[in-house]
Amino acid sequence: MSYQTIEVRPITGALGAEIEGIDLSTELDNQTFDEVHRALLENLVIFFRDQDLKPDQQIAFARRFGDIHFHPFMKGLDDHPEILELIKEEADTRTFGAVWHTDQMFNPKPALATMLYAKEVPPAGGDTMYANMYMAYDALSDGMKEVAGKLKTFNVGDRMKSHGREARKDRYKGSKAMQAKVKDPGDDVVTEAVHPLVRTHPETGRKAIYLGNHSQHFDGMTEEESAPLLKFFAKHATQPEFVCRFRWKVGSLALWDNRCTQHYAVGDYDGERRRMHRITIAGDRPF
Ligand SMILES: O=C(O)CCC(=O)C(=O)O
Ligand SMILES: [Fe+2]
Repeated sequence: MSYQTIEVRPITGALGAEIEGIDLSTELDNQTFDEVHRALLENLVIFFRDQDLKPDQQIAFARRFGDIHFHPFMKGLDDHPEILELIKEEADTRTFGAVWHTDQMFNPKPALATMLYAKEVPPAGGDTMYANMYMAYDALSDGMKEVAGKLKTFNVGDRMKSHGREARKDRYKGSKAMQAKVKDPGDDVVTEAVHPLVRTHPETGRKAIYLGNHSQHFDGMTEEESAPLLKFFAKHATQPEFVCRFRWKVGSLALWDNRCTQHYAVGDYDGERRRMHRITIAGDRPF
């Protein structure tokens, strides 16, 4: 099906498309919104250029996709708590999201989508990479699909193995601005979850590998038992043929579907500043 109201230009053979002919600061009519939504489902991550958005306008666009999700470990902006400001300053050595992952996988109902809007970008570097988890599933042998279909992952939001089990507060030592945003989620917020390794996308019906750095081990297995296969899936799922890479400019906005992708924030711009406005949209329980 073609598009009537927008132009959709894929940027790789795997995933990702730039959307043209749209001003996100205005209220989108239903046909335009439906086409943007379809472009997201078909391309997994979509990019918009040269957008001039106030926080309220970004929040209004995000709300078209569902309820806003609030990060349990990180505080949003004082006057717009829906928006988490990601800042890496010149002196910072740590990059938020510099591991392959899918957002909020430690939540029993992880984020459906994430919207990132560039306010300040380095002259070079600070790209974001995305990987197509439908392709990762489809490329498995029938035998491995059968094994994968039986596995569940155990996921945590803090003290991850990939970060030497450091608590968030310590983990963000290399980033003063982000460290200041760390909060305690409180006892009533669940930050550990078991999910199927192969999930069915609730809108497309397609199967995707569901994995990220929050995944510690397979449910019902030890870390040692899980490690070889977890490592295989992680490497398999992020091979170059399944990946795209987005070069940011000020005013660029990315929207990705966390149910069928992983992403990686490339931390190759020490000494430069980068500042992004991030909103996550609430999702359902994976099945
Ligand atoms: O800063 C980026 O490029 C992405 C960071 C990230 O992982 C996220 O916003 O979920
Ligand atoms: Fe992320």
